[in-house]
Amino acid sequence: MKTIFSQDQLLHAPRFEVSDGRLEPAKEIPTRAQMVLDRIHAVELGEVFEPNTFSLEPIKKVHDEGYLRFLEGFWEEWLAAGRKEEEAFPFVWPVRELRNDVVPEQIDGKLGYYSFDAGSPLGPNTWKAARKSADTALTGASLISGGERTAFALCRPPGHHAHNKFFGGYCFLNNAAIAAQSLLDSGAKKVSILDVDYHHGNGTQALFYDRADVQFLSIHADPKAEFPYFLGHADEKGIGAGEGFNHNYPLPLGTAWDTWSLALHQSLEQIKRYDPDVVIISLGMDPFEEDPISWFKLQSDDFLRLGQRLAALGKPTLFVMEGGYAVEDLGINCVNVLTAFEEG
Ligand code: SS9
Ligand code: ZN
Repeated sequence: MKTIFSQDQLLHAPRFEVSDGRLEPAKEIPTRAQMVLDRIHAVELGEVFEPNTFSLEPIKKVHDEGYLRFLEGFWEEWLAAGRKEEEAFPFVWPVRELRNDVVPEQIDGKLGYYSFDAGSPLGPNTWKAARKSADTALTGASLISGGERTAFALCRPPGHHAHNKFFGGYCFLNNAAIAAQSLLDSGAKKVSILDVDYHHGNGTQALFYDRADVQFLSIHADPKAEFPYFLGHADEKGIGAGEGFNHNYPLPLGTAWDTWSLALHQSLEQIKRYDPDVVIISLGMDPFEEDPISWFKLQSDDFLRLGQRLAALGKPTLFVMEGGYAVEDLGINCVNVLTAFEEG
């Protein structure tokens, strides 16, 4: 299997995140990608190559232009405002009765307007890394459009929590959504996105919620108990033309393969019924039992089983990396899915 990755994706290197009443060491760190790469080389999964450089056009199909300009110009603006800190955290948001139709001019106001949590700091190179991560996804999509059965977009920073105009949950550009849109623009009629990250893919769901050309399915921790808290319930089925094309499988904390795989079975049945031209897997490795911020109990061998089941669909499949924070085992788990898929 071909892997796409650029060293520029390592340039986003957050030091901290706001969590548990303090500044905690950041979890979404460059080492994550390095561990996956090391394993890819160790098992000789296949060639690893640089993404192509794309214009902003395919990204603009998914993200608001003002949001993209904000991300692109943020660091300059931060310095111009006289800020000396090495990373920026939002801390005020336009919730409920507050207005969200006027974009603030001041930098902290803008930060809050374009985000939904305080866990995702912006640094000097966040834009550059996020842009490359999206290019990695777009290159993966172009391989599939060009006839490859599968490809692995080693995206980092991840994407599935990013909405049309706000970042959060370590995500800035929604790589899987950008790839899905580009596949449609290259001739695919229907794309399924199956998100197996421990956290609900709120951004991806919202981006396609009223559309029938992208089916979205997510297996994740119940949002009543877990981040992102405000989306991902089972009754979210899609709206308008998108009604019936969104499927959430919220599961209790502590879920292991026996129950998790039932939800997987149900999602695979829905995908078969939809009969897409391409499947995108939002490949989060945080359902792993040793993940430091997650509470499912999948084991390393379960990821082989996941890869086999995905292969059995028999569809062209693009893997897009999302979360997964148990750094030591991240490479093994991730590459387990990919090797089992190839052998399946
Ligand atoms: C844990 C806080 C979790 C966000 C998690 C985002 C996961 C992205 N103390 N914060 S896959
Ligand atoms: Zn996650």
